[in-house]
Amino acid sequence: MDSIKTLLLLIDVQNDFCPGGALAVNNGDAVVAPLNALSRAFAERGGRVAATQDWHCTGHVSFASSHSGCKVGEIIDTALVKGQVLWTDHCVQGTGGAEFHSALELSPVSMIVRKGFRKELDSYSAFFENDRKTPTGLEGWLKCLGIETVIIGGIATDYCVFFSAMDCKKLGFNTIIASDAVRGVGFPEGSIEKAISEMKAAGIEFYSSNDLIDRLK
Ligand code: VGL
Ligand code: ZN
Repeated sequence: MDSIKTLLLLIDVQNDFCPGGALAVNNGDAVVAPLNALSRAFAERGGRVAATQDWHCTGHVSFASSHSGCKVGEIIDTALVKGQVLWTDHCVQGTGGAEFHSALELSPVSMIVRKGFRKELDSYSAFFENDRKTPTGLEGWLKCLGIETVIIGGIATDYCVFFSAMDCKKLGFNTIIASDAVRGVGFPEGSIEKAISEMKAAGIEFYSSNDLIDRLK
């Protein structure tokens, strides 16, 4: 795997998705060590690393607290999105919860994509927001750089990792999940397993971070 034509994409490795955070994912912080190892391997070979940051304004449409009478976990249709899941308030711009995990190696990261920053529109994918048509601009950056393969890790397997990987594959990039560097929400029940089988069925590959480091040239 040619590191110049490969991007490492770190999805939402933020405090609110880690233990103690507002929307804590089981062992969310376990992604940090394998992602740091991958990042270092990329940096040593002149490869690119990008990161996404869930970046919501207060009163964001994805927060249950923004809809009177709605509870966390409810699924509603909004003006722009059919089937929006309502979450606890999380990753509010400028708060500690929205910061990257303090142990995440950020030096090799040359692009940070902030998503879900518009009040009325959520974004799980690093490429398109939840209306499934508003681009974040990441596709253009990758195409401009001649990137052919994208390695994805981070949080959450069943939401932002899943939507990012599926879009990535649809956009024509070879798409690989660093299997030991993802953790999921698991809501609704079975969603992690479902996401993994859908990704595999779409032709997305799964390799451990060590295998990926060994293959990187
Ligand atoms: C995410 C739920 C809400 C994620 C973001 O990063 O997977 N999940 N916002
Ligand atoms: Zn969010």
